[in-house]
Amino acid sequence: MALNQNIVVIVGGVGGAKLALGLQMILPPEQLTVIVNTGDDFWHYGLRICPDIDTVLYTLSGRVDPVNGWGLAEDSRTVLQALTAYGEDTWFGLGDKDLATHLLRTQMLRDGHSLTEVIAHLAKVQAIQSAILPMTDEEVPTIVETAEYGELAFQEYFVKYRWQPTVTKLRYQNMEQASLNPTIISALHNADMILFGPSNPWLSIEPILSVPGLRDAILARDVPRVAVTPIVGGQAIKGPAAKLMAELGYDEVSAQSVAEHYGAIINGFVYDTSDAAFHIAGLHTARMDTIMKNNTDKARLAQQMLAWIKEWN
Ligand code: FO1
Repeated sequence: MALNQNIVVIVGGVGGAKLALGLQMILPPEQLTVIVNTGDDFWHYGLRICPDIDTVLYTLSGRVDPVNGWGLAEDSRTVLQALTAYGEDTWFGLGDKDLATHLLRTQMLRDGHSLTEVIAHLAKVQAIQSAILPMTDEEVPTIVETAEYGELAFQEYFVKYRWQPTVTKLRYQNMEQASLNPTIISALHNADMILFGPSNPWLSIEPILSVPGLRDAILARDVPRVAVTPIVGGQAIKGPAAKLMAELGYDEVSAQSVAEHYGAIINGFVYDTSDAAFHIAGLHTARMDTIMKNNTDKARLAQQMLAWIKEWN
């Protein structure tokens, strides 16, 4: 087992956080770095909310709501109910304890700390020992162009409209001005392998790869660069990945199409045992049980991936 290897895993929200937890369960904490999408971050009632980051923090600290996969377990909604009583359309489900995270983050940002510093603090106070890195410190909101409503902010598309509008285009606002954090550069430089979680390749991974310099920093590393499919049997494990692929013009909604989309950024791809085998020239592929229902599944998938990567590395 590759226990003396530095591993960077690149993730969005729920699915990626599960793989990160599996890796955390089998690795010494200093060997794991998680780079997280911030394209779905937004301002809401004056608070800075970072859903994917918080999903990773809550998952790795064992505090995540096991039903939703986001938010905190056993949280209440008193504040949200009070806002509803004021006549507000409370479409974004903020829990009371979850609000403490947003309050502290917003205050620290206002005090002049970078998002990277704030997340390091939030990880530390939740006893997470691995490095959790936002993809950039700048605000780079994902904008979803839809057939029905025109441009929507990401959380409007995802939560308010439950990802039902037809997506015509995605763009990552302000991205050309985003800077690559030195901690990310050094994590990638020191990585013995780079993994991509079973996150949405367009909504979660693409924003990360769009941070200027980040894609090239990954491509520069001659190490295993392995993605896990978010598509099993033509369906998304969770969320809009399959629907989005069809809307973006993919003829076939399949794991193979995802592997082809990743192209040269990966040299290895893991897809599900329930899918038929396929071959892409120059790409190492493996079929594994990719569905992570419980912690045993998460550790097993992480372990299997590392063992398989070691075989061809
Ligand atoms: N997802 C929902 O589907 N509905 C919600 O009301 C909701 C609230 C929410 C609050 C805090 C948080 O950290 C995440 C939350 N999410 C909610 C999940 C999140 O918006 C999405 O899963 C991600 O942005 C997509 O990766």
